[in-house]
Amino acid sequence: LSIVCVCVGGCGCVYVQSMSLIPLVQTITSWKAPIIWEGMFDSILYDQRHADKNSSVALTVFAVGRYLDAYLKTFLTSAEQHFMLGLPVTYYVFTDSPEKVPNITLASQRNIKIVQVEKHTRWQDISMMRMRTISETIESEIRHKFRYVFCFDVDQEFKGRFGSEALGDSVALLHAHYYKLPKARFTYDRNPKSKAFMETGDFYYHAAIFGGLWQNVKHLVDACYLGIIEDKLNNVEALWHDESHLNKYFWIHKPSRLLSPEYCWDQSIWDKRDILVTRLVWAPKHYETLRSG
Ligand code: 2GW
Ligand code: MN
Repeated sequence: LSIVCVCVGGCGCVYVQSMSLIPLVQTITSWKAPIIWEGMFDSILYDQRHADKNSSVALTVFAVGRYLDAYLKTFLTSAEQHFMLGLPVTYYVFTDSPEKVPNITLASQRNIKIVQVEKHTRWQDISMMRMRTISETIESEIRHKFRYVFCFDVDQEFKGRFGSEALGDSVALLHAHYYKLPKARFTYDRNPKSKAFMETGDFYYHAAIFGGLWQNVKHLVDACYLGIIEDKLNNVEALWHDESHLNKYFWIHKPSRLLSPEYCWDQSIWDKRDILVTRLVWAPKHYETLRSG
């Protein structure tokens, strides 16, 4: 028995795969956006098309306070091994200690730009205020130089190809802990007083990675930041901070492309049967040392 998958990414490729080897996963949304899994795409074709189109990518990552020493070096060196190889990439590193950013050897057409930011006292604000900083940097710089922007948490490590198949107009990531759970278990914000409030949705998206054309990412971060600020004025905070606002945004503005949990896997998850390739994994957390003081 075999199944035929038609790629809806625009390149018109068709694959025939043997059922026995391939896990059964959802590969398309109700609004016909592809969900990218290993086996669904031809990486050589994608890379060729994006090279022909001169696609360029800005990656934003924040390393404030203890997260710099704990995660940044591994994040950047592993990105050099696996992230969008062959395309022009600039890493925008936002930190409160620019002098502590490690020196990384970069391949040609790849650059790093360090931007100093303040260190908010509450960690929730460190996370949420990323939305404003990303917006400002898209406006002042990224929009003049890059077609795509991808925004990453720093506490993760690339392990396999994270390539041009992930590029799209508006890209969201399925959260590894929720992609198989019923909607009733999704941890959306359920407080009607918050701008992130939602009763139902499509998926539970993980804020550790989002991206797309700079125009769309600008629209996303502006909307999330507005929600965060309105919540502050009303003395409420969404359950999962910026992630709650991101989920609300993608419910209203459907992403055009979804990344499977291969793109952000938690190795402590016991059932790995759907995961043929781990492209990026969560770094271990040491909450006692990272979140105190
Ligand atoms: C965050 C929480 C507790 C203590 C410190 C920090 C912290 C975060 C920090 O001291 N310095 C820092 O640079 N950050 C940045 O914020 C860093 O880039 C980090 O990856 C990001 C989000 O914080 P993180 O990774 O600890 O949050 P997670 O892994 O629990 O992530 C999800 O939920 C967050 C909201 O609570 C965000 O939405 C995040 O995008 C989600 O992945
Ligand atoms: Mn994280």
